Amino acid sequence: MPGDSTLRFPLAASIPARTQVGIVGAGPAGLMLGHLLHRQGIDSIIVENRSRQHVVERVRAGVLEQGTVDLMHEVGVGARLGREGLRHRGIYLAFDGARHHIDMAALTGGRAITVYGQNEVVHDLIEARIETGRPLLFEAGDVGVHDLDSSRPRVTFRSAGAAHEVVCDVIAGCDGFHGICRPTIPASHQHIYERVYPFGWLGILAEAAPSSTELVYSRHERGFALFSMRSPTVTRLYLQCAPDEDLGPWTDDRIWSELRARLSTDDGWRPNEGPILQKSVTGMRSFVVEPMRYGRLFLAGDAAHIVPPTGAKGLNLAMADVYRLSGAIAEHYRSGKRAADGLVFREGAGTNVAGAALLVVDDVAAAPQRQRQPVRPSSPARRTGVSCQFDRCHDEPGRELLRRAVRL
Ligand code: RFL
Repeated sequence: MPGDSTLRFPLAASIPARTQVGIVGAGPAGLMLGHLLHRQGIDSIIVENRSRQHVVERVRAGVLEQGTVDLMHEVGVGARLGREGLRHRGIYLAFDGARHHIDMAALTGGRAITVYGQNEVVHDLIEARIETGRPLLFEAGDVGVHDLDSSRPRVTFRSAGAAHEVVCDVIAGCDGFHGICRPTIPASHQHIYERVYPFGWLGILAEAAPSSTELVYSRHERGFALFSMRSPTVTRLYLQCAPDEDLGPWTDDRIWSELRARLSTDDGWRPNEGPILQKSVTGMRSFVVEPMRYGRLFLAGDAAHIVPPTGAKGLNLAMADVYRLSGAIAEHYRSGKRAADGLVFREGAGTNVAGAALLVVDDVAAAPQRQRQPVRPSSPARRTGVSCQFDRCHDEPGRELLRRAVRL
């Protein structure tokens, strides 16, 4: 499929020279932002540097929080999610050979998580975008953003061998952690908070029916393990490992043996086994840049902050960001105010995100004690049994922001 011109949508001839919002990146953040803007009559172009197939097949998140599920339904892209998503009332915490069920729905007035692959979310959003007829461009080369501190910021790129420039009112940097938007912001305008963890996750996708209807988070002396799933026939499992773990020695047999050792409980429960479809090692990092705006460039999702997959949080934060950003942009057009009303966005999204990004499941005892920072007893982090940690916080205004964030 890569290189198939029928998937390079729209044809070069219909790439506009001007639009209201230029969106860089067709991940969950960029696609949902485009859809939210469309519903408010605001035009945009979405420019993605990878192929449609690559974007749809990238296996990443799988746990949607209630807010994300509600948003998908509210904006008309939730039909398949409603049919195929696996709704979970709670989770299991396993330790000392026993599983303990935590009934989240009972504790939160009926809110629950839904297991539905990020690739399915992206698939549904691409379909919805194509239906609107608004531009969505895959396989764009040399993507760049310019004149961000002017009233006519530009997105430039190459498509099918031709150079293009689109003048915008606002640019949304939804191009993920390794994108080009954040590095375009002068370093003097960025406050960065960051922590790199001394462990990683070896993750597999296996063709095996899930043996538990809900996730199992297991604390074990051999290291943490997580039992999760993607569908009624596919299990997703993780093993805590070194951040630079070499996958070479991890044969399928060794992976199953380690999973059995860390996950099996005294009541005889253990994961079902089957062919391993995919394996990879994911490093763990928390990163937040603040403010999430420079001139007319607004960052959203992983472009502005990442959290380790321990919390199954990143996609949900990305959705929350673009929900708020779309509201601020719509308000700008309604009220005729300068798009600079990013203050709403920054205060609303940025601080919450900073707080969330610094919440880290306090399981992995491998984290050196000297790096741990106790949190206030009143903070949500403390109440839910997680700890708040950070390594880099560059200045006093930044530290104050952080203090406010953990108080939220
Ligand atoms: P994405 O998904 O990275 O999308 C960014 C898009 O921008 C494109 N791009 C560019 N486009 C044009 N020009 C350039 N120069 C570009 N550079 C990059 C990229 O190709 C891509 O299409 O960011 P977005 O939209 O902000 O979405 C964020 C989420 O993808 C991420 O937070 C989650 O996957 C994190 N995450 C999880 N989040 C959850 O909420 N629940 C989970 O259960 C969960 N599990 C996970 C995860 C992330 C994981 N990994 C691989 C880090 C499990 C794992 C293993």
